[in-house]
Amino acid sequence: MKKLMLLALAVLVGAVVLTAGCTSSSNTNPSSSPQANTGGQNTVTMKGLAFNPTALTIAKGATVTWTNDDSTTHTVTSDTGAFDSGNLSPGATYTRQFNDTGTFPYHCTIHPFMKATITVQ
Ligand SMILES: [Cu+2]
Repeated sequence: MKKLMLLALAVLVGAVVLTAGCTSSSNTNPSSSPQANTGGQNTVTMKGLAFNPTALTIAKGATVTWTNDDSTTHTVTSDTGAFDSGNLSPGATYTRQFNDTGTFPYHCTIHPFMKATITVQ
């Protein structure tokens, strides 16, 4: 009888530990979204061999996410070398945070006629 009680206790403790492990691991996901205090969401799409919008003004510290909605590979490459996404396959995204004010012209190295500008103020 005593053995049975001990077994039940062990199962109970095990269950509590498992539950605690579960909740603590699932809590790490929501806390890993620091985008809330970076000035909101700014998105630029690449479609039809063009950036849209071609001119985007954001607040200092904000993040821009580019999405390739085209059927061909593009890049997001700063004219001044400040940033470069590398090749972005169709469906791929590139995110960059802008911590300095100024005007940041960029283009696609594969299609140099694709040009746009990010203005950070
Ligand atoms: Cu391109």
